[in-house]
Amino acid sequence: MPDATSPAVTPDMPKRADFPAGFIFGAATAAYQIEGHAFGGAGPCHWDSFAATGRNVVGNEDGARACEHYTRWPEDLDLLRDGGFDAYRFSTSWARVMPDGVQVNPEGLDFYDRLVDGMIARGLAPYLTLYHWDLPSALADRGGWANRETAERFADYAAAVMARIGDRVARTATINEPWCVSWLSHFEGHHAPGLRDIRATARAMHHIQLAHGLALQKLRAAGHRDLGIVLNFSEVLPAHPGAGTAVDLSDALSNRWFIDSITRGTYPQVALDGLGPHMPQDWQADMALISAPLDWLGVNYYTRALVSHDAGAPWPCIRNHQGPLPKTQMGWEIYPDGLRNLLVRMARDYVGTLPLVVTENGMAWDDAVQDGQVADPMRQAYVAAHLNATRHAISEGANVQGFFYWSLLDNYEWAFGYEKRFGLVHVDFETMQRTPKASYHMLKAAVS
Ligand code: GCO
Repeated sequence: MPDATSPAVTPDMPKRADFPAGFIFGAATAAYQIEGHAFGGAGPCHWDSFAATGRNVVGNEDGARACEHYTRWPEDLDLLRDGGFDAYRFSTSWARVMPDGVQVNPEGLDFYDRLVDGMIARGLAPYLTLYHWDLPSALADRGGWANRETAERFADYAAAVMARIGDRVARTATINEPWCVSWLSHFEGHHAPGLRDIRATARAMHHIQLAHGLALQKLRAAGHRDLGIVLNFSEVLPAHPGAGTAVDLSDALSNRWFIDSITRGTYPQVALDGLGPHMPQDWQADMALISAPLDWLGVNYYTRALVSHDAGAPWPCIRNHQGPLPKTQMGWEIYPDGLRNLLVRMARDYVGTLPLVVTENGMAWDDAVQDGQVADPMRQAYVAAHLNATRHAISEGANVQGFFYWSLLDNYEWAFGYEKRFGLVHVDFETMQRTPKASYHMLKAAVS
């Protein structure tokens, strides 16, 4: 059996010295996935009801208990400090801070205040995400992201959080993965609110971008700095020669819709060909706000997409294919070149020298504790390969300033419940015991 604590398992693992001075190594989590939504007076959010609806989530599991981070956070922050990390990417829960979506729950803000102080005390730079999907049910009842009002309420919430902790956070992202918030949740129905409705999709795809723009405007007016957004990208490739228009349309719907609007104030025409008739009135008037300058861009990357045109299917006529590469527990192909290519593409085509941060990258595996240790050589190799891909992107001119592994802890993997383990640290969901995996020890040896 490999020695699970040995840092030498993966020979090509880069070291801190292989990155530019000041490069930030971190790990990421999100509120609903770890905190335990039942604690501390949080209001119901749309993931609670999505999970309570049969067949949406494996085992009907929800985030009520999750990793009990709400009470165990000092131990979790110790793990980050002891692992030699520079920063921690976390999110604040809208439904915890504003249980009805509007009125502040002081207990919620107090929690994040303590958490941020806990990071500072341990020498960890706080990287805040304001929306990682826990929409208060009271706003979901009024149409959620299909309703423009939700974007306006989000800006109020963002301002309330930043008024309390904005003085101590290093960088702030408004929204995490608007593609998941809109397309995955309203067109494909895989995430809350689980809709399959093109009108709701078009509205959500615009209103989530608008929420970013309105929050940015409000936070800038209040004097906050280091503001950005986190987008998820996948490199879209043809499944076979002659895959037709599917590559361009899939790239437009999953990548360009979001980065084009944020940096250029436009939506790709091929996407509008389908969504245009369902867009909210006068959406064009919002584009200047949506494309206001950013201070940094977060890039989440996991895998590539292989697609072809499916003439027999309804719009968007895209068929996804299984690829030949080794896969993670999610069934996602391991393709580190995609990260390098995307970072280079962002710098070359979109943001120039604006700071880029890899805000999520990681893999799930069916990890188990044996003799108090967790051997995860697949993850060690994955991390090494993606850190090397990041180095290559930097050498090709991308101004990448940090890398956050997803995730610090095994946690609530949305529609997959607690079955998919992404953590550097194993969590026993009965006892809540945390056990650092070999990949944690490897990263620690590399960055300490
Ligand atoms: C994401 C998600 C995470 C997921 C991770 C793995 O931002 O996509 O924020 O919440 O757990 O991506 O699927």
